[in-house]
Amino acid sequence: ATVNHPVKAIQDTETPAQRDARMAWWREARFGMFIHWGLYSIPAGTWDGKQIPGIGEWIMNNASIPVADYKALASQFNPTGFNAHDIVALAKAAGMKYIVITSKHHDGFAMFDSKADPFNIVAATPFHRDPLKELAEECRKQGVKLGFYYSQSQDWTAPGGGAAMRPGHDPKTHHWDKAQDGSFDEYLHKKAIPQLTELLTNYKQYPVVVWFDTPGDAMTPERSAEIVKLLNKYPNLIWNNRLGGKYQGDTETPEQFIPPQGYPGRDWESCMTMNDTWGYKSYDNNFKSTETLVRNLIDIASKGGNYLLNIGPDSHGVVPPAEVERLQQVGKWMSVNGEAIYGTSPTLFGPEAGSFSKTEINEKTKQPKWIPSWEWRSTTKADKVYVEIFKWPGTTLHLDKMPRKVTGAYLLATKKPLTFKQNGDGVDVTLPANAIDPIASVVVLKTK
Ligand code: FHN
Repeated sequence: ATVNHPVKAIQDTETPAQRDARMAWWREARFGMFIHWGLYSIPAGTWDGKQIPGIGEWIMNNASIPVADYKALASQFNPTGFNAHDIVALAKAAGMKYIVITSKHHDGFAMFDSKADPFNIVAATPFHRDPLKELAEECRKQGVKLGFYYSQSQDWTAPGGGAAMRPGHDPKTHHWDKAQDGSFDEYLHKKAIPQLTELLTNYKQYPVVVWFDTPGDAMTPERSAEIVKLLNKYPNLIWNNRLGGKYQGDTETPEQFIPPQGYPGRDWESCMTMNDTWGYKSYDNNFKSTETLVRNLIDIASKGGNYLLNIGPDSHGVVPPAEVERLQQVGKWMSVNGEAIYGTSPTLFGPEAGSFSKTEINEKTKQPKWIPSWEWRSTTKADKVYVEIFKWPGTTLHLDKMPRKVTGAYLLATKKPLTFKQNGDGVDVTLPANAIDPIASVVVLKTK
């Protein structure tokens, strides 16, 4: 469907072949690291001695912290434990091909050197360093792509920027601070667009992704079009579907769930937390297991999507050990089995085959909650079908409706050949008695 945008975006004008070329690295990548990091890592979920419910990066809003008090956190922010080399190396070790970091979240604090607004990590903190610059340098050295998240539609500390609280926001639970009064357009022209310009010009070949958030009502077609004009200057850029103004962007962004059918015909990326917060909370230890993380990645790949998995560094810039440990374990699986993930196409057996993930609405949060129930998944390449087995079926793997002729079979981890029989449209593969890998063992079918 063609939408009559005030300014045409790249997606409106490019050919399908140009689009494929622009999206190629992203589709190949399948796995990226999200980083939510900012001043909110100082309170880390606690304000005035009280543990504040909700996600960590929302503490200013959830605890009704006055603008001046929140801004004062900057003078304490000195994350000398931040090490760009180690974070990029951690992403690589996990098998991740790209990183997307919060350059400015809803709190309005810029995690980069900004001349457009002084409330930033270089000008307003004793740290005086630009972590985005350090990450860009390391990403260039280590061959990882880098993208910037930018909250264009909400800025709780810039006058006018909080005027557009996201739909569903209840003013009764949020103390409105006079300092938040102002014009959204002024915020957009004096802060958001100048900062986006800085982000797009000051980091050499990066960012390759701009990740917008929560467009709400503020991002009208006209306002969004002003940002599109800027984005259009960077014809290789990939940007998500959260700009606003009916711009579709490049990618669907399901949050905290895996759409059971994927998004046929659209690029998509599930972003998820490892525990229950994006920004660091000192007492949130509800971490998913490595098994769940790996299986999520497989499930997403089997439906043609990418997995953007979040870490939340603390106020020293240190990545929580529970996150490091899990990413290293995921990386162990990926170093053996990555071939079944990178550059793959969706399953040939239909998104529901191998069963049984479903989405329900979580009564408390009203958010979709994804209920996994695992047996196996499958991913595809031109001459191969991968079957990632979660629940070992005994000595025979039976696949119904195999649309291709199988010419060989082996275990990816050991390259050990497996015997198989193709009868009619099904195929039976003889397996060893026990799983090779309790998380997921991969059977490769060579196909014609
Ligand atoms: O409100 C934000 C939230 O803090 C977080 O950044 C997520 C990540 O996708 N986006 C928004 C909620 O949709």
